[in-house]
Amino acid sequence: MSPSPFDHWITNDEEVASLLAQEWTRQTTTLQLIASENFASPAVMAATGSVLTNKYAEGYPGRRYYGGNQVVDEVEDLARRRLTSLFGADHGNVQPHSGANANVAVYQALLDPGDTILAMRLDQGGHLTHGSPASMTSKAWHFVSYGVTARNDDPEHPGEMIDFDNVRELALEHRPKLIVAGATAYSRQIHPAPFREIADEVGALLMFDSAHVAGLIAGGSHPSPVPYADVVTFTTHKTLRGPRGGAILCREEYAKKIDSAVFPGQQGGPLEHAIAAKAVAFKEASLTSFPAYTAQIVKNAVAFGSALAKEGFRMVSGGTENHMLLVDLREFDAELTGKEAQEVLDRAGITTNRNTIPDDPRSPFVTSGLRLGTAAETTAGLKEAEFEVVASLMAQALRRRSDEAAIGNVRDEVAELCRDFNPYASFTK
Ligand code: DSN
Repeated sequence: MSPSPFDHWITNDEEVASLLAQEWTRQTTTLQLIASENFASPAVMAATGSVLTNKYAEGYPGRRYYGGNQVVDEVEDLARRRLTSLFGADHGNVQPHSGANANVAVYQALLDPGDTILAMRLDQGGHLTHGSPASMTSKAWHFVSYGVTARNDDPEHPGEMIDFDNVRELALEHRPKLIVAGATAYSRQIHPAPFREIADEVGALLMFDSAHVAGLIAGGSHPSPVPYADVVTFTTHKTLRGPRGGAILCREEYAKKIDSAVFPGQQGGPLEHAIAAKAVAFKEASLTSFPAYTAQIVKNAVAFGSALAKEGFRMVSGGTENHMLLVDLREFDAELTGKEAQEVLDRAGITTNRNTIPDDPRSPFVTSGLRLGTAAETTAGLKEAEFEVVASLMAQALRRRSDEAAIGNVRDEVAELCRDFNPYASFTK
């Protein structure tokens, strides 16, 4: 275990320093394949750990409820300018503490309690805030849910894709005030145009939750929803590679309502240290190197999926067009659950998360699927050839999951790979 280069300043708290060192070791000696994670740059982390954490700034630039915000106003204005310029949007709000807060703020801004929202079901790939019974969103608004088409193993016509006939039928039947596009467990491009068409047909507003793919959009690897959607929400820490947090883009006509719903509607004082880090990330995503990074994320995911398929795993929808793979484990081993696979892979130094697959017969806690992502390890420099090796290591560990020596061997090979691909070396190249 070695200290991270970023926490040398923790000199008088051995317990926290030790935990940070342990986490640094975990992140840099094991593989990070969680689709919603990434390695933020040292500049992003420095801003997150900066003096701005000390400042209260309720309100917006030029309209604060506390004194001493001259610098903070410039920070937030800079973040907003960089955000709207990166995505070509009319208006940006950088205050949401998370993607969930951003989504709820949009519902609050544009709807009345009880209004109907049409969104993707969580167990078909949506998000908790898209109306899951476990989320307060389902108590405050009336959700109707769409899903994906049935499984189809014909590679020419893959199933398990967003069912636009179902979206349209439900929209015509229920006349939602808002349609939500976007997913957390869906490996295909989500085209905004068909959603816009359906929204226009029924007079609904369109929100695009681009949390997972915001970086792919910024890098030009996925179509931008900004020209189509009334509002776009996202998190800043996934493919966009910024600090943990949320953001909202909207058309000018909704700017005032969205801002009021975030503060004071949902939140109190904004996290200006996180906002400064968002500004850093928006600048990094505008650099000429970023499109090559996001293109590599997608190429890696495609190669990873093909290599896993050769090992006997089934990819939900037959493949990927983004940073993510949703793996149906049942073809590889009918007995293997997502829960057990996640635990075995953890022991082998490969960090993943279990995930339901469409029409999963198992519970969300057990699942038949595993969700994998390539954004973080692409930051570390892995390319197609290394992802093929990772697929083979995963298969070895899962095939021999009751053999601790075999899992130990995989873990050693993973550690060797991680020695060659330290994520924080890549930022200084
Ligand atoms: N929890 C996030 C994810 O892992 O996709 C979504 O908010």
